[in-house]
Amino acid sequence: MPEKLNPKATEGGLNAAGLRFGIVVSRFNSFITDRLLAGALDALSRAGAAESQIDLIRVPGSFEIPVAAKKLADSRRPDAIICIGCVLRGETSHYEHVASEVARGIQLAQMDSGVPMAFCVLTCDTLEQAIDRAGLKGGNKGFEAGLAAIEMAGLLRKLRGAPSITKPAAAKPRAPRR
Ligand code: INI
Repeated sequence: MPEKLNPKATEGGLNAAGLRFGIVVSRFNSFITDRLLAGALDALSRAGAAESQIDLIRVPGSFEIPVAAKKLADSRRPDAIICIGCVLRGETSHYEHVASEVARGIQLAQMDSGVPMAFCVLTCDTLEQAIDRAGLKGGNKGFEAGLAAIEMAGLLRKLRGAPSITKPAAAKPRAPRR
């Protein structure tokens, strides 16, 4: 019988202490995005983040999220960014363009910058579907994105070989005096 393998996984934790976050939130459909933002902030706060660890950026619509997220990633180098928007289907194909470009743009921005970006852009057919995902039946996708951002921030610190925030480095023993 071959040996059953159980390799140790490297993963991020859910402790936000010492990490820096960016949040880019769209004002379009703010009835929804305000609630998603509240969910994301709740996740960060419960995980131990303080206001001083968060850069909040507001943009007009979801289409503008990727460029703002990329600039924020390059200039302030946060550990992770949470991108929040809400695209609702209308009578024309405008929705499809905004929805696909914001997803593509955020993926490009995170791959280009190396800063993980949590995708919290709802793409819904109806307002009811969006409300369900912004704090009602479907939970709050902002809260989920907040947790994903914390986990990815911790994971990337580990993968970069930066000292872990959960286990402070042991104090170096002093060389004996001669
Ligand atoms: N922006 C959204 O965030 N959600 C939408 O549903 C939406 N629709 O459907 O029009 C939307 N449009 C605006 C877009 O994001 C840009 O702000 C605008 O086109 C200016 O560049």
